[in-house]
Amino acid sequence: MSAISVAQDVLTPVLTKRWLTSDAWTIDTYELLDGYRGLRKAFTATPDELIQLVKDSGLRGRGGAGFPTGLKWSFIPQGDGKPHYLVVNADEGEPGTCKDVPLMMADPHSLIEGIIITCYAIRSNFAAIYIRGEVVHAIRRVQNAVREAYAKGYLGKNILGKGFDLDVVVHAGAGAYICGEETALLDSLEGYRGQPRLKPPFPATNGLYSSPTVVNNVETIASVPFIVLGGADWWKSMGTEKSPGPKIYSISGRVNRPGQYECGLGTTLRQLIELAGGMKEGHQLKFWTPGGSSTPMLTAEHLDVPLDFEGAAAAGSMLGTTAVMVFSDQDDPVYAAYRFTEFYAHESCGKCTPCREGTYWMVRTLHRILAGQGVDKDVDTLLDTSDNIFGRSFCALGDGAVSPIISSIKYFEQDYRDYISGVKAPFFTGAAAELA
Ligand code: L3W
Ligand code: SF4
Repeated sequence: MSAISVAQDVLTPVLTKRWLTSDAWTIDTYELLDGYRGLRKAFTATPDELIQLVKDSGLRGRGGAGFPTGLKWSFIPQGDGKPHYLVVNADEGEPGTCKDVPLMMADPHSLIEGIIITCYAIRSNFAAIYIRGEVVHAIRRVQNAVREAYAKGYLGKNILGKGFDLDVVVHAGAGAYICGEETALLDSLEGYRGQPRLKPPFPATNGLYSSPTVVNNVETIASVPFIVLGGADWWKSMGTEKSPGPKIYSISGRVNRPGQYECGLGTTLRQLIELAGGMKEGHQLKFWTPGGSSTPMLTAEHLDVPLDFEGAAAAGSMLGTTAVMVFSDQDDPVYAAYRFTEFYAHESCGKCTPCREGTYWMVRTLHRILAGQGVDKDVDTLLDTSDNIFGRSFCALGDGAVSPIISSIKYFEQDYRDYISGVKAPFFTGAAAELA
């Protein structure tokens, strides 16, 4: 596991408070450290009171879009006679993102406790945790925690004598990025090929097996026991007015101590770099992503942008998954855009033409530029292709795929021009310059 650090000076640790305690992932240690106290308290409230509490806390989804969690829960129709489901999106696949897997490794019971409270609130008796297939260690860790929770009566029939039943299943995905998109995830969970469904209808009314389903990210659900214990006002005392609460930022790249840093939402890159031990010696910040490769790159001009949903958007980007990737003057924005685009072309599910064909052609155009074979109009071709993908694709993967290209051209067009004019030596030479 990568380094875990908590921004003690910015915030008293919340979600990460148990991460450095050895064996915090076992149920016995978890119980000694406040574990399942939130659940006991939640059971003294009604489901509707819990939904109201989460609404009042202002908790917003931690998977990228920031949708208000309590509002999403309130969309679940009541008295409809259909089963309700909770599906936890643990398919963490966004490049640069590394927060949900560390959370599941260090503190899996906080997720399970959050699941039980959420299911009680939305009146669901079945939850599935859909975990990215490659992270076998996390799958085993969560499976073990689920077994422990059953053995201690936190899962199964008549939980804590409350008359509430809940079964939880851990499901391993097969490693497709698109299965992090909530409706593709649901198709995959049902045994179909994972491809996005048309929205609306949203999963809240037509989700798993066409029944009302809440789909929430790991970090979102793990926040719930803390909100129940601490209350809405305490939660809102952290972060910003419109983006309240703590957040796990994952920082990678040219910093001295990459890892996870828990801070209040609205923390700036300047503060995060400081917490991560500063830039590596000899490296000057050149560009960075606030929330994974799907969020437009920013530059050194944006060091003081508050990294909350509003601040990132006002700077022309998105908060995304708070996966901060830091690149320096020794990194090439054109090559970074190429590598990200290769990823999207590989992960495009193929359902719609703009994304399937567009990402393929953008990889070829970028490769040609990097091989010193570009022509002047390639930059316009890239922008034109991006324009034909953005807002015209079936799901958010298409929009995300053009972010690295549009933003790198916006800030670093000269780097593209230098490859094309020959001022810059080709990145790909010899056999590497040939496209397969
Ligand atoms: C009921 C309505 N429900 C919206 C629900 C909707 C979903 C949530 C947000 O994409 C973004 C994407 C990635 N009635 C509703 C409603 N909902 N209106 O609210 O919906 P949406 O469509 O805004 O976003 P999304 O499809 O969930 C998420 C970006 O996050 N991202 C993240 C990527 C990767 C990961 C990861 O690896 N963990 O998350 C990074 O930027 O591109 O834009 O639940 O059903 N009227
Ligand atoms: Fe599939 Fe890409 Fe279309 Fe999404 S945008 S449906 S990933 S082809």
